[in-house]
Amino acid sequence: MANTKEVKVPDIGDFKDVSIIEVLVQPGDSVSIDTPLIVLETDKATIEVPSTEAGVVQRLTVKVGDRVNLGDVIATITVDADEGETTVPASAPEPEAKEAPPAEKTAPSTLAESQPAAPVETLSDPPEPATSGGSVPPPASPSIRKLARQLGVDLWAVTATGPRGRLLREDVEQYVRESFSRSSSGASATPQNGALAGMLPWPTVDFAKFGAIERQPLVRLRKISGANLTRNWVMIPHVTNFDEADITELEAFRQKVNGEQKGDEPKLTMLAFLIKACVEVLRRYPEYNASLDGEELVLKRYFHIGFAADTPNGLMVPVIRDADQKGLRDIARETAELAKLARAGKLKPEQMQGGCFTVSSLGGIGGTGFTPIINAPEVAILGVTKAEMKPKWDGAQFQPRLMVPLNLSWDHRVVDGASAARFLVTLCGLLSDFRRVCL
Ligand code: CAO
Repeated sequence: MANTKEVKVPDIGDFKDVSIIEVLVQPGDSVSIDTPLIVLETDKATIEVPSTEAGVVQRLTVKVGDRVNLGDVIATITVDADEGETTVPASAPEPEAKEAPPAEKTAPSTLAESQPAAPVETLSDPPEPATSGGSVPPPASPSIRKLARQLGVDLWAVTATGPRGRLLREDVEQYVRESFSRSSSGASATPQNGALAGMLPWPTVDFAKFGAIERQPLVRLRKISGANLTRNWVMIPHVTNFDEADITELEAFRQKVNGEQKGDEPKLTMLAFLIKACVEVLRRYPEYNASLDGEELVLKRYFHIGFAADTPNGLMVPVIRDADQKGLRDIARETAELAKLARAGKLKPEQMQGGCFTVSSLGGIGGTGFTPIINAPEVAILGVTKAEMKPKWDGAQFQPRLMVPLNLSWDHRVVDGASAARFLVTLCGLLSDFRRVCL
């Protein structure tokens, strides 16, 4: 005979009004004891609340965004009378180390933002083996579900080998490995949201067979930026447009003003001019001063410009806030100060947050061009390389002109090649006659 039981929020420690960030089941789903029902988020951890009953979810009494406390009812479960005895007391679930929040909150920002997870498997301890119930995937911790989501892996398709049918990180990794080898051997790989289809596994090479080697662990910053750059590279359909701006007059002006420099006035840098000119172009092309958010484009009415700074530990992107409201000297002073802080590893999180667009200048080093990776969730990034004197035809003869190469990488989900070409033409126009920035 069927019987209805309530599942309540267990004791999760000294927390009140804890937010529900995920509801993992719906009415009609079959659940086992220990099947996760909801995920709670405190400011320190995400906590999965498992079912204390085995049966069918009859009603959910909470939704995402609700705040709950100890003893609040989450769901009612219809259990078989014979199964009623299997109820387990609601023991406190173990919190999972919270993944570092996106840089908007606290994380240091490199060319991209959130940090990789530090997964901790959490298992509560029910007495009964869980059966993989009907329409719910096998139980898995939030970090494993997130990993699966990021890799485009369907949890239903993965064989769980953990205790009580729980999915382990290894299970997801094994599934991905098998998908790879299926696709590389020509067998039909199941495309998982297209994320991994056709990709070969990373080659494993015994380098020591070929000569002496030394292994160095990657520093933390590089690991974080590597993970984020990979995500940005894989998830954003990048295209890069190239152009070159005639900065003959601008450089002459910069040299002149710097020659007249007094006291502790900061040197006017090419980077400051570039940032100022970019703000003006962003004003004219607002879709570049934006971020994609689901099916919406968030247009920003502020102009915070990031710039790539090369540091001994890797790349960092400090942000000049409200660059539209600052003069060239202020921008030059601020970029110098922020670059210094970045190199000393002393940038504060808030000095790397809120960027709308990034300028990555290798001009002081060299090169004729590169294809920078977009700093998600921005729409575009400007790469700048070394200005060079070039013969330019003026209609009658060749003239020596100082030309700076500009490389604009942009997100093809948001903008198109024609607008990117116009963006660069506008930028070149402003740099070749900087007075136009004031118009
Ligand atoms: N063409 C020719 N010369 C240039 C130039 C350009 N585009 N940009 C700068 N220079 C010259 C300047 O003239 C300057 O000489 P002066 O002393 O005569 O003014 C010299 O290079 C140094 O320039 P700067 O003081 O403006 O500093 P910078 O160009 O080095 O810019 C910063 C500062 C923070 C952007 C830079 O130090 C840096 O870290 N760049 C690396 C960014 C990076 O790594 N990008 C790659 C990201 S993708 O991995």
